[in-house]
Amino acid sequence: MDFTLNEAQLLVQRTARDYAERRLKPAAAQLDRSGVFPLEYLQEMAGLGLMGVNISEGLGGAEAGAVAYSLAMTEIAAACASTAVTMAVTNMVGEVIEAFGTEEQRERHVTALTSGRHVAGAFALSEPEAGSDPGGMRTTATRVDGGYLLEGQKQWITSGAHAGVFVVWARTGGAGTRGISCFLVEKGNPGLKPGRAEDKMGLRASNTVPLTLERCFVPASALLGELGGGFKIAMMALDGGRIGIASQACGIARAALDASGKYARDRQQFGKPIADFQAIQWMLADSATELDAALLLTLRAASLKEARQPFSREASMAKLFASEAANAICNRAVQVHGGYGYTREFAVERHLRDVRVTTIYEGTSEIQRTVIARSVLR
Ligand code: COS
Repeated sequence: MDFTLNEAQLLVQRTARDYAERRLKPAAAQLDRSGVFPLEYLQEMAGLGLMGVNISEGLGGAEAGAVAYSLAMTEIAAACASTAVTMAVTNMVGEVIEAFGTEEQRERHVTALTSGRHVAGAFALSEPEAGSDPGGMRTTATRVDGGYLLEGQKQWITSGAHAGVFVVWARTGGAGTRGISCFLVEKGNPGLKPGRAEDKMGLRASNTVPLTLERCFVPASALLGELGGGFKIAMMALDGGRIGIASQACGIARAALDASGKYARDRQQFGKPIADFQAIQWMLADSATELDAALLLTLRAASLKEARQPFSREASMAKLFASEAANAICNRAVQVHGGYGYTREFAVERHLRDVRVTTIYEGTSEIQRTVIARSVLR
């Protein structure tokens, strides 16, 4: 099996790593403390092609593929997980519009996302009463003269206060998953009202808001894909999104492991560095092994996606394993740091808070197991 990266993948990885080290890593602790949305960084990243890594060049993307995207996401997440999730959702929104949009929708929105004219994209699927079960959503889209009126509530919308375009799911008729359609709603629509930002445990510089859709009119041309075809669009987008979150988890875990190795060599107890103790070495060994396994599962899912082969099950496996492993790795990193790891002085405290949500969003670990088990039993 050949694990060698090609030139384009190496270039994207290097570009993301250099940017992350130079700009994001020095800013990450302050972004976490202030909770300020990383606007200037996101625009710089758009300039580097990081807002459309797997989007065609014709639409302003880097056209570097799903593997390069995963590599870039890992690098950005290792420096600032808040910026990484904003990048992840923006790339996912760009990809879904490129895949299902009309020529006009692509030209209007994908180029705005890849260029940074839209500072971010937003993905509005979940609702207060429909998280793991999006098929149970209640938001409606009613046909009116010239378009649709959207009414309802969305929840946990990443970048919802800043996004230039929102992919919004709503019921257009009929019960169940076949009665759901997908719409593009633009920032500034008077019927689209972002609520108060959530006060989160981690990813504090990312923006997460509820959305109210109140007599939110969109023209008929805002329908994305086929009428009644929205649920499948969501599932396909989430398959790709899960590779992004797996990659993000790997990045956070790598940062925590790197910090642990450095701390273990520096920190002296009983007259020698704690790295000399087998108890610490075994923690580092377990973390390094789990991180490699997570990366391999993630890159396998990405390479299947890139080869246009089925990858839903593999994306769920990568997301399940990487997010759970990354939580264990960040937890161990705090343990290696002892009392200091429990303070804001050391980055591992932030990594542990940031990584926690990776087993929850874009499908909980329990949902990933459901997807995997269904595929095993099919
Ligand atoms: N790709 C393409 N189509 C898919 C698909 C996928 N990955 N997964 C399901 N579908 C299709 C099915 O084939 C089915 O099509 P038909 O109507 O033609 O039969 C349809 O979608 C409904 O599928 P299913 O019956 O499996 O839907 P369920 O309501 O049982 O839901 C799960 C399946 C649990 C997998 C889904 O609800 C899910 O992923 N939940 C988690 C949502 C999530 O990740 N939320 C996080 C927040 S979003 S940021």
